[in-house]
This record gives sequence, C-alpha cells and structure tokens, in this order.
Amino acid sequence: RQHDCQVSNIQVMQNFDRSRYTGRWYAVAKKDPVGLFLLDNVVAQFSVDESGKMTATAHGRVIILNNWEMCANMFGTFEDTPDPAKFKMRYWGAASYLQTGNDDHWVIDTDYDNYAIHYSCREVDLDGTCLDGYSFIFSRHPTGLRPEDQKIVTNKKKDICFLGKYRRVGHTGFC
Ligand code: ODT
Repeated sequence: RQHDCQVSNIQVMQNFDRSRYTGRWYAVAKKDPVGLFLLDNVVAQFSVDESGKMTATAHGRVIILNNWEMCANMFGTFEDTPDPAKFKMRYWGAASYLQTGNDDHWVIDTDYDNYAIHYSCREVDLDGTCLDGYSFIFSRHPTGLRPEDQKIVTNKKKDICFLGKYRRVGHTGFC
C-alpha cells in the first residue's frame, strides 16, 4: 500500500508545524513537472502572517521566451486544508510574463532544522498514480543535505514514487 503510487495514499508530515517551517530553504534537488519552470539557484522563504496563514516567496533561475535567462521572483499564498501538511498554493511572479498557477503543496517530511521534502501532483492519472507532478528537496544549508539526512530523503523519494527522477539543483550565485 505504501508503494502502490496512489496519490491518495501518499503519507505526509504528521502534525506539521508551519511556524517551525518558516525561514529560508535551499532547493538541493528537483523532480520537474511537464513544462518545467524553475531551473536552479532556487531558494524559498516561508512566513506565517498575523492571521496564521502561510505565505512564501521564492526565486530561481528561469528561461522564458525560449532563450531569455533571468532570475524569477515569485510569490505564493497557501490555502489550508483539513490535513495540516497539505495546502493549495496560489502563485504568481513579480513580472506578468512569469508563471502563475494553483498547485497542491504537500509537505512529505521535514525535521524543520535540516531537510524538507515537498510534493505536488498536478495531474492524477486514471489509475490514481501521478501523471504530472514535481517535487523539491530542500535543505536549511546552502551546502546541501547532511549525510545523515540523505537516507531519510532517499526513502521518502521512494515513498512518493519519484525515486530516480530528481536532478541536482545548483547554487551558482546567479540569483
Ligand atoms: O518549477 C516548476 O517547474 C514548477 C514550480 C513552480 C512554482 C513556483 C512558485 C513559487 C511561489 C512561491 C512559493 C514558494 C514556495 C516554494 C516551495 C516549493 C515548491 C514550489
């Protein structure tokens, strides 16, 4: 049941605490969706506002109009759902030609201080598996994951059926 790849069976973080999740997270790996957007140098910053709602900003290197390279500044607001680790993320860019959308945003696992695994399925297939999704592996450390967190992250990649589909996300100082 764990590895039947049914989106509806994917386990998310238990008792997710949004306030401990605030602050900077560096993307270290990404499984791309169809029509990928953020390429590398991806950093996300989560906040919780006065009313308790989660918001975030993110930046990353993108290529738009086929060959124009730029640093995209993005904004997101998160709508709560009955599961504290599952959100709907409405997002838009600082410039009108950047992507906008409304994606699922699930926190699969985090220890709040070192690593986090994000998951979003944009399109569920007829058989209940994910047809088009993306996932970020985040670290609190710009240098990457600590060795002791790598095994946990690998196991979670397997649980969400994205093992082997990630690429490394570099930080070169572009943004
Ligand atoms: O890069 C892609 O291919 C798809 C992802 C586009 C969504 C980017 C929107 C970011 C809005 C600001 C929110 C920051 C939080 C980010 C955390 C994880 C994944 C988006």
